[in-house]
Amino acid sequence: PQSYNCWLQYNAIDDVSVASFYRSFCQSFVVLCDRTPLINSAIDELQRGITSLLGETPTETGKDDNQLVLGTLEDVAQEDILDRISLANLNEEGYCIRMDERQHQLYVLGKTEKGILYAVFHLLRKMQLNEILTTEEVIEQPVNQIRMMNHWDNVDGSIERGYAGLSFFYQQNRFSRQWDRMHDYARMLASIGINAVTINNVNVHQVESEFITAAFLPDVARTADIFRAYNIKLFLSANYSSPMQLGGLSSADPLADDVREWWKEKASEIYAAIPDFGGFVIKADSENRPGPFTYGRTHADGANMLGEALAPHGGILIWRCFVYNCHQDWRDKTTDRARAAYDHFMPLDGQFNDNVILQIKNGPMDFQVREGVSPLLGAMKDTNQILEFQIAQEYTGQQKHLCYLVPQWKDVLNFDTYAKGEGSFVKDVASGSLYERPLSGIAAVANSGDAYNWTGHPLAQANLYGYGRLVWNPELSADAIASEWITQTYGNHATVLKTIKEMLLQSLQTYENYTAPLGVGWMVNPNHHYGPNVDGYEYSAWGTYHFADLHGIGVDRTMQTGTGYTSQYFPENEKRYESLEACPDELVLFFHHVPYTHQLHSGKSVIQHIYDTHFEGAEQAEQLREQWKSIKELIDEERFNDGLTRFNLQVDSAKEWRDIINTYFYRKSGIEDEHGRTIYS
Ligand code: BDP
Repeated sequence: PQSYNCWLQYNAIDDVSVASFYRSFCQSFVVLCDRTPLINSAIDELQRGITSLLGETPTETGKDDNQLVLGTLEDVAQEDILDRISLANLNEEGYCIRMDERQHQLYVLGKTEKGILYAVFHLLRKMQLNEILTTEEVIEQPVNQIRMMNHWDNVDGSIERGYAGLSFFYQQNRFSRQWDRMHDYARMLASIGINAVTINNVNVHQVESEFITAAFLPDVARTADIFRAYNIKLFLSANYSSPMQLGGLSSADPLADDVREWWKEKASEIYAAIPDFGGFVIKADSENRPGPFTYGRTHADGANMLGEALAPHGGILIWRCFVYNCHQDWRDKTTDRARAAYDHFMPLDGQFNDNVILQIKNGPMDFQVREGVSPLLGAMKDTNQILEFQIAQEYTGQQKHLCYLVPQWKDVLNFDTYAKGEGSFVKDVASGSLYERPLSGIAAVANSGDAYNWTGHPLAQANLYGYGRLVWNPELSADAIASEWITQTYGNHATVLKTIKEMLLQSLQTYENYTAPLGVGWMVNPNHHYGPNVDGYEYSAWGTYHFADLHGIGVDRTMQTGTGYTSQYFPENEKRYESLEACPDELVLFFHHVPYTHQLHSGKSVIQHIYDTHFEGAEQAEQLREQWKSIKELIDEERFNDGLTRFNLQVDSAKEWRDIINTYFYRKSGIEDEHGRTIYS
């Protein structure tokens, strides 16, 4: 089924000259390196792809003319092919694709075998895009070292914040053992360069705690085998209090000898089953999860204890910074959830072991459609950091609404932290280059499930694809990624490409328009977080407020009069956000509490901005549906209908947002819409 294959459709190449170009190389291939599971994956993919793209299956032969040559750089070291190029500096996942001078052979070379796999996917992508290779070589390597997917799957089969059906990893408290599906998933992730996964929820319940026991380790190991063949390392989310839950100890105190010993033994047991196990991801002292605070210890104590247990085996410990008080008194205006991660972790900079990484969400709150960039990113000079995104659209339409998130991620990556002066971008923090950290990268909450098209909304596949591609190379544009994805997924039709691309690129702004305005966030229904509820979280313990009253709205996070959150940024950003004049419109309510009549840089008042964007956003949602309908005849029925069902929901939901938000603020402010449109009163 087309929807299941996502961007790996491998439709027959219909351009005759492109097909004949590739045919000249693709009838046979030679493999110069040893056969390993990884190389076998690369060869399987090559054969599968070429068979389908060109209608002929390449055969494996000895060295010959007019063929593909697969190997590592070392394997071809003696050949003149390398004369003109210096690949010595490529990292171990890097690769090169080039023709020999007589254009008889196409070399598909990895720095190591890992690079060969990625080179094969690169070649197949080019073919799917109907692009021929020029005589210039392709030289590529991933910019980010750890490129991770975090699954929030529970062993009962549910997925926390999952919008694409149930888990394909588990059902009814055991592994589903759908190995074929996991294998297809691993292929898909490898095709976009993902090299690490966690397969269980960061909130580790009792049964998932047992993943690191004999009851589950064989299944975990089998899963690791599947991913390993695609250069993807398996990590687990672990329960901080496992020594008590599983080991019967009386505490999980990170400084207690028996606890430390327990984890060391546990690590040995895991590595006996999975020799290249990646390590743990830990959510501790966060949203009621256990952690070192119980014993009066710090996050560094907790993380380092686990890091030490993993270190002898080459494992990594990833500790999440999503730590804040979720039992806050909403009457207390001085406690600011946005401050929490920085307040907790900044003082610990330099105290974490070398194999420990802190995982930091892109924003200081929680994956809102718009919020500031976390000031912790780049602030810790002596600590490994991983940036965390959310591909699952928890707060951006839950895969019922179209919301292409790549532009948002790009904004974050291109944010200048000024940590080492101008030009200290978040992408340089993630790549580790800013402070030359040994470990770094990007992780994201997955949006996949057991839906037959993996993501529910057929266009939500673009976020999965886009995440991988962007993390491989943050310089790729949102537009270019969209084009790649559409062409590979829907074929080479110019109208389809143009229409879907316009839809994708407009969708984030559209979503922002009809939901919570100007960076204030959180006007959603509590718990499930779908749909509008302006005061849903206003008097709650979660630290998520907008403070709307009859005069104005917004969170005062300034140093002068507010929570002082702005002081967590480096001076350039601090000044920009602290000053109402300098603060960009789209974040004004994130940083300031202003009257409804406050004039934005756009020239509009805040209230008029709210009205205008909400009318506009609801209309734009309708346009998205019209655009989708306009390509009905050009795409297959199944994906068309899957999309249409969702666009219908989005249109209705956008209207609901428009009416509830506009009415609420009309009632609060009593200020009429300048254009006299209908606002319910
Ligand atoms: C929030 C989700 C919650 C997660 C939490 C986390 O609502 O389900 O457990 O993030 O990241 O966005 O730990």
